[in-house]
Amino acid sequence: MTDAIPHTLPKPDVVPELDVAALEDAPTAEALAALAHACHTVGFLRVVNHGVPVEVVDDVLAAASEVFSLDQAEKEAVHINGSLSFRGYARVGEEITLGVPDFKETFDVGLEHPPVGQDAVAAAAATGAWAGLLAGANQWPAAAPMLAPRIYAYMDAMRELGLRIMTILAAALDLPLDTFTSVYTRRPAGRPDAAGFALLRLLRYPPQAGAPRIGVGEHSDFGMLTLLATDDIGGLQVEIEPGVWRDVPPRSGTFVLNFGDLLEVWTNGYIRATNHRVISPSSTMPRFSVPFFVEPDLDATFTPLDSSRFAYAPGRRPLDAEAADAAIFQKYEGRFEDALHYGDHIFAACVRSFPTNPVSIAWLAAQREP
Ligand SMILES: O=C(O)CCC(=O)C(=O)O
Repeated sequence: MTDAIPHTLPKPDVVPELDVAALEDAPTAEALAALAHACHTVGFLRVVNHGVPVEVVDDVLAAASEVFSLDQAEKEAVHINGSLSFRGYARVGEEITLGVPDFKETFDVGLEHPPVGQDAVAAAAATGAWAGLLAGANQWPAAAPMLAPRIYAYMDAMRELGLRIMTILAAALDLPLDTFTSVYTRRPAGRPDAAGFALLRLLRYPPQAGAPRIGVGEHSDFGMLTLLATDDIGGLQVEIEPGVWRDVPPRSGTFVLNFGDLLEVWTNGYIRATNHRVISPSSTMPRFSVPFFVEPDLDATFTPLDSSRFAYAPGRRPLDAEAADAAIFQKYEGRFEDALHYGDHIFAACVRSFPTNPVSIAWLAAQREP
């Protein structure tokens, strides 16, 4: 049965739990197999017993509320189109998901790097090495001086958690424990070193009285894994089967975890990068959420693992090269046979999401040149 937007099917909650402490301290073969199965069939998990204090999560949600409450001029002063590294603020309707404007405000932060200048854009156009532009400086609103340390503290906590989860995932898939973490450089978020990449987004979904509205359209995430903190206003939905959407109800003290295209490619279609979307709140209150994208280093490359190591469930199968080219690799004009270059992959995602950024415009112009 398929359902029209935004009606959803009632319980049960379809999202299985990932108990971090239990899987680190006493991982039984049964629990690891259940986790692998959940990653394969659902691709969404609720992270519990993760050790991140609830105050830390409440604080980042409060930070989101504060940022979007700033005067519009303050927010415009750090607009994402003023960043050559896709960092900063965007108004409702400025971000595009699969060609459709979202109904949300956004504020994007990455690991801190030295600022990128126009000369770097010209060099990228000459060499084709566009992804390096993403390693740039954050933009912070002048009126919120305490924002940066708060956000960096949260990013450090979440990056650590993400890497712990990657180790658990490797165990669940019977891979060497450092398989996934090997593509991450560990370093603090606020220190402008050269290596490493991550993305945190503060999101505000305005309330929508009357007819229901999509806050962010259906999509799968682009990278490895996403850890999502939300307030207690629901709206997130997961496509559990083609055309069948279920609510992912908010639950305090937990994170929602989903997987990105890159991990799906790396595991040859075993780990599922599940489609999801957000319905705007129908109350008078906005909804705030903070997805943290646990991303590999920009220069990391990936080739799909041999599918013979995975037991695919009925209806699931290894990636088909042609379908993967259409769904994932065409995003940056690569081919399934190539190693997937993470930087190119995420750069293409940024261009698609923010086509009016000057870097997106320069990239498009460079593609048109003979
Ligand atoms: O706000 C949410 O709950 C989800 C956001 C999301 O899907 C995304 O940023 O990719």
